[in-house]
Amino acid sequence: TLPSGRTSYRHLYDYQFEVKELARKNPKLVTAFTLPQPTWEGRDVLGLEIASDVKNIADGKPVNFTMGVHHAREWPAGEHAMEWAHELVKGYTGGNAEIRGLVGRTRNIIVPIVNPDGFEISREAEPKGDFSRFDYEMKRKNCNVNDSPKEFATGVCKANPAGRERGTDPNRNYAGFWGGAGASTLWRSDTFRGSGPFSEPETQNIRSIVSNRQVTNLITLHTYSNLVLRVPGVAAVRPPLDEPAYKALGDKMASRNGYTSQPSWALYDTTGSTEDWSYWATGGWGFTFEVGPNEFHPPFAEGVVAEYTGVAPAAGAGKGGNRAAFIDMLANTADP
Ligand code: 0X9
Ligand code: ZN
Repeated sequence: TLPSGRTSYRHLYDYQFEVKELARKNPKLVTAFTLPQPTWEGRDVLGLEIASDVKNIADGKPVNFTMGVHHAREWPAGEHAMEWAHELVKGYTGGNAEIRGLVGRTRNIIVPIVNPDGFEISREAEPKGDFSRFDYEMKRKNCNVNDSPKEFATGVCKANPAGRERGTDPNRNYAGFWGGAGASTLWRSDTFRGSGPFSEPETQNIRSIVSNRQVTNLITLHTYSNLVLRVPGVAAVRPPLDEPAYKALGDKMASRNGYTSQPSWALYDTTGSTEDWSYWATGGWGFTFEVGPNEFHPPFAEGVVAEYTGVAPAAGAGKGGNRAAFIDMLANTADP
């Protein structure tokens, strides 16, 4: 079972409620906050900070940052981030010695839904059932409709003229190698990079956390392929100098969740992805987890319960699941 006890996919309102509720019920441990930029459709993006002394934010503790749902249809990404928040709160307040020790030596920032506009459309879609990429349920990008031709620009994100999905891909909009291979200049492409680096509120929000806080390690959650990915995202870029240690942590986490650890260019080239910016901007390590074997949002028991706990028999669910992988990340982040 999951730390929250949930058995079905959350809606956007579940996330917004739970983030605030976790903070309200645990005022000494959890702070809820709103990121600086509202989305194109005016939604707030919410985050949580979990630390044993939340009032003293200038204490220099290392920061572990976990985020989900850059991509609208990748529902398990938000679930794994939210369950990790529950894990830390429940473990800390319930007296789990390992979690108490780790939480006491770190700050943990969690943004479960980076792209609430896209997620709302995907999660609340009336599925056509064909799972084609033109089905609203399979929306990927954000709701920036400004770059599509004016005859289509009704201001409605889910109006997908001629089956073309509008919006910018938030995972091609960061400044790291922006303008390079593996991203599109076309508004109708699945990998549209946007009009410039950080042109989108969603990426500006993540930039503000990474730039203003001391993010030592981050995990950005996606689905699917059972992968633990690290930089570089594009084959033309050399691996960083600390590649052996960076790889060792990826390999260790992959040994927990049963995924494959590899540099992300080995999947395919991308530029403008989250950690290709954050790593070279700050030196903090970043990983993309591609959760689950073969679907963007499989049945909850497989895509969330099995992949998180590692217990139920889903293909690719390792013995400790993502729970164990996240604990490794936190152990690596914590001061000794
Ligand atoms: O393409 C993406 O943004 C990620 N895959 S997804 O199916 N969730 O859209 C993968 C990004 C990892 N980076 C590289 N493959 N270079
Ligand atoms: Zn994704």
